Amino acid sequence: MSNKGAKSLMNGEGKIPSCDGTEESSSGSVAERSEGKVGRREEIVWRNVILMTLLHVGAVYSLYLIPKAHLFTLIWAYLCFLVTALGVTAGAHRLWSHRSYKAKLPLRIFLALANSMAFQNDIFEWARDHRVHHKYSETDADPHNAQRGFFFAHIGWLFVRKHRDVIEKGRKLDFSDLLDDPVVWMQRKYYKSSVVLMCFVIPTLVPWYFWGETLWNSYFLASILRYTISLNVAWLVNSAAHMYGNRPYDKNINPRQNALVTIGAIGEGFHNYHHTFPFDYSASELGLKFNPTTWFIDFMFWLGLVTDRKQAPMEIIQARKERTGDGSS
Ligand code: ST9
Ligand code: ZN
Ligand code: ZN
Repeated sequence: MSNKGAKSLMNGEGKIPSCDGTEESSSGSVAERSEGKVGRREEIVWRNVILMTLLHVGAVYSLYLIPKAHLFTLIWAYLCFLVTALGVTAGAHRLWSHRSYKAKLPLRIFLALANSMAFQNDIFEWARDHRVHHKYSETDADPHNAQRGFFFAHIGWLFVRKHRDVIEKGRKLDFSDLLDDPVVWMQRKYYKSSVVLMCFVIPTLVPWYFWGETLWNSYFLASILRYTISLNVAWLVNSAAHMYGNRPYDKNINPRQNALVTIGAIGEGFHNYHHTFPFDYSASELGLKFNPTTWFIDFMFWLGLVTDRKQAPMEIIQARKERTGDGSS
């Protein structure tokens, strides 16, 4: 793949080239945003508000279909949820955003497909926002700055144009490693079709084809309900896990250990640990912790598809707890 191709993908047609902050984007230039047009950066994106509202109404309606559905359809919807979640946790998050381990090509392809099933923006965009979130946590440059309240951190950030600081400060970070991976590049290039296939078509067709479920039930349960729940679970990491819970590793930062988020987000709720040691492939202290994403990565390691799992040494963790922790365990 050529570098040129990668660059044009990175910028997108009609969008701001990351090397030149003065050109126009489909959403206005950085210069325009920097001129203090507060109204501009608070601009509500009604398309997103309407689509997310419809999605959530569809999800509530789906709940009424549960008693009418085949048991296999419910099991299938849950399996799709797990694959979706791994595409975000093991894929976009621990592999591509943090490079906390290395994955061989077949696993990267699986994770990219799983990530398209998650439909949470392509891997490049997800990892770009996430790296900016870590570097500028709880400031205007954090895409889902939790200082702006639970609603903004949860879903509101997707309803407005980004604060200019997100783009200006994000531009200074290096994301070239992401598009150097052909799997990330290809997923970005074919993102829309891969989402249609992985997030909607396959989850809907499997129950209909294999056990005669109605297309209506399988669409609402395995696509709409599963997608809506997985979005909210991921958003809870940005909202609840930045507000509620203890801080055994660093009491001076907002991210917290949140057991409920951990259960839903298959091991991603140890957020105080994760923001303290973001390079750790387990995103939590190892031990008797509930962390299905870590179990998955360890299983892939056993299969020979994963290498170079990074971990924070126990003595460093202990010293850090004693120095900056809140005294809880
Ligand atoms: C979704 C994402 O839901 C969820 C993320 C969750 C994260 C959770 C993290 C927690 C940790 C891990 C735990 C996971 C647990 C998961 C469990 C799962 C069960 N740096 O964005 P644009 C530039 S998505 C540098 O359009 P606007 C760039 O040039 C849901 N530069 O800004 C860009 O152009 P391009 C479905 C940046 O116009 C240009 O600016 N998707 C950065 O202000 C314009 O960017 C949706 O709903 C940066 N960070 O619009 C779509 N950012 O991209 C939602 C931007 O071409 N998004 N640039 O290079 C949108 O519609 C828009 O982004 C917007 C802002 C309206 C929100
Ligand atoms: Zn992270
Ligand atoms: Zn965070």
